[in-house]
Amino acid sequence: MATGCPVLGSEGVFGWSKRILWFDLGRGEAREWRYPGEMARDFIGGRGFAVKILWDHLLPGVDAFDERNLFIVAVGPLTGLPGPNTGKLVVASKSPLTGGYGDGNIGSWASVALRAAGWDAVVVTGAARKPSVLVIEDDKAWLEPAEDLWGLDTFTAHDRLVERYGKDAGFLVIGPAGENLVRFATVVAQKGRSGGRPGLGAVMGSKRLKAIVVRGTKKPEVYDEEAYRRAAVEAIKAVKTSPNYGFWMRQGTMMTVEWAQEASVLPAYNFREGVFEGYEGISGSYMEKVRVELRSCPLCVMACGHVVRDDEGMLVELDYENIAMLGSNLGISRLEEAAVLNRLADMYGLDTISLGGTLGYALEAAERGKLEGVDATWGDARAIARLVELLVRREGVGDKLAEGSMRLSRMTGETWYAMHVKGLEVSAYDCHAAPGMALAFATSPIGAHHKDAWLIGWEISYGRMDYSEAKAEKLIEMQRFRGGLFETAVACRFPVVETGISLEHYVKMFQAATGLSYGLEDHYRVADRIYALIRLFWVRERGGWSIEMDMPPERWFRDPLTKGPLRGAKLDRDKFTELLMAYYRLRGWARNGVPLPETVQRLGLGGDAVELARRYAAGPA
Ligand code: PTT
Repeated sequence: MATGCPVLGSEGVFGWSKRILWFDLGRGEAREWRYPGEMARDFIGGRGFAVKILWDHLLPGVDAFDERNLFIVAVGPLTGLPGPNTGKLVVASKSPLTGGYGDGNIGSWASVALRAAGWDAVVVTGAARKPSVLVIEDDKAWLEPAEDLWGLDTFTAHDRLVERYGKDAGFLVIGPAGENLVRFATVVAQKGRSGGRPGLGAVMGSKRLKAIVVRGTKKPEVYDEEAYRRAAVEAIKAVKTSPNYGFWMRQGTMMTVEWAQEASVLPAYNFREGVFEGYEGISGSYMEKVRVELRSCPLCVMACGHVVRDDEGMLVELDYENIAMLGSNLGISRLEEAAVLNRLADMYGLDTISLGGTLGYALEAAERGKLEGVDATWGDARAIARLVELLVRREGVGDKLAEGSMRLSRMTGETWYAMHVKGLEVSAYDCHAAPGMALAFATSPIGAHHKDAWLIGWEISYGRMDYSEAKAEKLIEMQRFRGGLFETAVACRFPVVETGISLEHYVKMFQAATGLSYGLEDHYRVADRIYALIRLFWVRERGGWSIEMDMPPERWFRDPLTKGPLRGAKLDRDKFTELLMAYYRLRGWARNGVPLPETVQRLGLGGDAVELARRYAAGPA
């Protein structure tokens, strides 16, 4: 196979259609943007395209709910090609929850269809006058009325959309939470795939966009068909013959419940503890006994959608994060009860992690006499479900809960047990005794999400109370391939992180798909560029930066664990700050967390980025 850069501004482009669809909802107008080839070379796609577009085209300081905010759906060169788990897309926007860069990664037929329609991304701007559906069919895009769908939950809306547009289309839908501007509303696909934790469903809601429907008929062009086929077949074989594959297919991410309990990282009672007395009732082993179905994203070879019947007899797709945040974190020890909350989140279009974090905060604040109107307590699943209904409708105390835990804690005046970073609630790993994972949450580019670096497994074997630079190094390595390669190429990271297949499979697939001779180091450089630009986007939106923005929740420094083998453990603030400085140093960022101008220049970011870095970066860390 020849190598080189056939994509760069020339004919004979592979891996990209080099077209982005801009859709102005206010005018109902579609426009095609043939973006420059350097954008593909430097940012690849997915998250890379999203941040580049937001940086270049979003007016700084615009509110996330302002109609000028941009809602972006982006795929990458591997999306939709046959291969292990390539049915993914990235949704991104300025977040209404954090005020910074926000994105999420969703498995959906819409990803495959978007590639087949010949678009690398869709940028939605403006706001529709009435509830609408954006329909994209190959080269055409138009708005259709959706007043009859407004107010419907995502399951019902999905069924109506299938009736109207057919089974062969892909759908991205919001529920009442997005319509009512709940700040952690998500975008839902396939009745159980949910993404865009930092409130991307609410951005769609603010634009009166109920759904995006995509249908495409073209076959994405590949640079070297035979080499691609070989690389994809090898990768699939490696997944299916991996020693972890069998257990993964039995439990998927639900296997993590028992592991987390053993490792004392299972969040319990709003992250007061890392162990939960009722963990067996919500475990992967229990789930195996009651599972009724297994679902997956398109083009997936290691399905993770374990479906059970909840307490009300309804089907719901489970994941570890959902069950830990809506189970142990709220004191609930029956899977079927936690599953009801999980299903409500899917139907209303709410992020389960932020929902669990916000409800956990609310239960504790009510217990402390700081929040009125919370008629529920730990473990009372029915009463908690009623709170969810209030939250979605923004009624009574629900109006406060719909703002998320950061804003809620400012209302009560007690902020130290609000479990978030930058406004995004932490995912389900307690870090009283895990400074590396706390650093991963602290430096994740969207707020406290584990997606860019699940450091905790490695950290436990390395030495959990260790604060050495090795942890910052390992973290950056993970952020480079998880937050870089997989979020730009765009494909699911599970084949690599769960079955342990080599990243080289993806490097080969990428080379064969695009003709670009990128090795892992090239992908890492792209990842570093994207990380710097995302950080600069945050700095620009906030008019500066300080290390407080990169600190984990106060609780982990202040309240030691009182149960389990790690009783007494908590984080050390001075040592953690040193670890954060080591991270900044390794990234070439200043001691206040802003990329240094020379780093920005070295990464090839433009003059305005360098200028911003000059203005806000303090001295070296
Ligand atoms: C993701 C976050 C996660 S991460 C989970 S469980 W996970 C929660 N799932 C939710 C859900 O379900 N319903 C709901 N209403 N809210 C939910 N919020 C939470 O959202 C998901 C899988 C999973 S399951 C993970 S880890 C991996 N994530 C990937 C990623 O981020 N990038 C990538 N390239 N590949 C990934 N593969 C895996 O995909 P967000 P999904 Mg999700 C019911 O979107 O915003 O990134 O938040 O998208 O299609 O459901 O895939 O243990």
